[in-house]
Amino acid sequence: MGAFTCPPKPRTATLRTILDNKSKERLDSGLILWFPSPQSFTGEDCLELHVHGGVAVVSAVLTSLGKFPSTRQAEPGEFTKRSFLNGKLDITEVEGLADVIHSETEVQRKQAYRQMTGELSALYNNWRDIMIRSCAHVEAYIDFSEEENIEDDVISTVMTSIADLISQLESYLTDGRRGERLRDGVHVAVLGRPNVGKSSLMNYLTKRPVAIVSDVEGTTRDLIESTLDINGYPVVVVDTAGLRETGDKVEKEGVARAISRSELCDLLIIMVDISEDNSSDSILTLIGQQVHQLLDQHFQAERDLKDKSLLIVVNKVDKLDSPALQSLTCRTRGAEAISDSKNISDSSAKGRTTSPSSVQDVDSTESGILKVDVLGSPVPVVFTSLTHSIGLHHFLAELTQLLAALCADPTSECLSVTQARHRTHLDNCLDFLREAIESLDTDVVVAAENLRLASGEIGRITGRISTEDILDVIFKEFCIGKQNSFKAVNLVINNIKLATIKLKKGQKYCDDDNNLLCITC
Ligand SMILES: Nc1nc2c(ncn2[C@@H]2O[C@H](COP(=O)(O)OP(=O)(O)OP(=O)(O)O)[C@@H](O)[C@H]2O)c(=O)[nH]1
Ligand SMILES: [Mg+2]
Repeated sequence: MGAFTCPPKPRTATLRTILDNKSKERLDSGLILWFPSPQSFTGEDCLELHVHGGVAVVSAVLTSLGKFPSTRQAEPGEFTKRSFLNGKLDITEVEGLADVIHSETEVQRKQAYRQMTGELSALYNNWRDIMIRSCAHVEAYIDFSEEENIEDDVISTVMTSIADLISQLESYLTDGRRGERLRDGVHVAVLGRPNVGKSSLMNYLTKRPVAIVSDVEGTTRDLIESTLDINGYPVVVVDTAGLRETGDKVEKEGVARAISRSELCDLLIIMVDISEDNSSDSILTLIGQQVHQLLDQHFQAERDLKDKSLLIVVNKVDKLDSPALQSLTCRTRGAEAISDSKNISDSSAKGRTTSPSSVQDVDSTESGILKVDVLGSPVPVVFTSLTHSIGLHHFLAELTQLLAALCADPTSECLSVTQARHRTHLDNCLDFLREAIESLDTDVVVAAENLRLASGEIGRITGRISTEDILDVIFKEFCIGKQNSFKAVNLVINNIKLATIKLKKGQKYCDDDNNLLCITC
């Protein structure tokens, strides 16, 4: 290997023999791709060698490359870091790239791809530009309103655009963390009394026997967690110990773990066993009673279940008798699948009556899905038999709908917040904007400072933090004339020249944390 005697055509795969630079020994034949600066991923000259994949070939090529005096192996992530430092990608794009690489589901990939290709940067930079412009206008008003031709309505114009920005940010941040949830996965717990079929559902979802299934009550003691792709949505599902009062120390701990884990979950699947004997005169009443008893006994409903999505799974419908099925068939779409199924066993019929409940049945007509009222909200109910594969399509369809409601839609016009880090800076930005708009009437200097801090928060998301941007706008937009009343000052920190800025006589220049960097005299 050595300098190109005949440079390859840029960005075109070319077949070449790869030689050792010193010995001229042929190491391999392979494709080379030449990306001259600046049209490369890092913005620097870049050569890709596509050699045969054997360990000996790769090792010979790397050893040979190592003989060049200025070569070394790249650090992990170094190419992307260089790309950022050379201005090819900003931080949100780098994060998007990492998310594309790590995305495990189709919906996650779509969101990550849009972030990687700069959609989030474009949105945030647009907001930042408005803040910088507003700040520049306020600063120009402070510095030059008496001596220069600054329009009178400059403050009211800034006020209008900041008010508009505040309402945009407020609605952007009121998104129920859907983008972050899509990125990190929706946390789902399967809850219910012992033996209702929770572990059977877990195994159905994971398509493998991750949990022991048995007819012994209290089989599952610990949390069993699995990461899944459910119709493109990332889900972390956890099977739990059956909820009941027990004297068994180990099982008690399992119940406590089930409850505390469910508090961290976004969606709770509450399973009930329809075959349990009950004096109730209707299936719907039975479901409602079972769910309410379970929740009353083990949760502080208002506190623990607030903001959680719920799905009720009524399992073991294979044990229903025909009249009971008839009742359900009339009332729900899910149950139609049950009655159509040839797998239904009538053998365990218990002779319940079929009169429908009027208490918990809050909607069975509009969507065709039965809903039961839990804590004042309608909760969808699906009917399944895990041993007879009944109602499972309906269960998955309903689950997918709930997941879609919990996650951002990556095809929507505006990409959601995808990371808690972004949300923190956006929240801070909003606070500074609110303070800015409040002080615009009373103290324009404070308002300008708050606008500068607000734009700095966005800069922290994208990795662009520069006070010079504000000065640029002042000089560009207001064409301030008296150049000789300014002094060009080199901003030098730790012997490194960062920028040349123009300051009025006696004017201070501070960094984002308000440290004085320089002053002209
Ligand atoms: N007939 C019938 N039996 C079922 C169905 N689903 C599960 N079972 C059986 O019910 C028993 C309990 O099932 P599991 O999945 O272990 O129940 P669980 O809720 O995890 O029980 P614990 O771990 O003890 O809390 C097993 O014998 C299953 O085969 C169903 O739809 N119909
Ligand atoms: Mg179990």
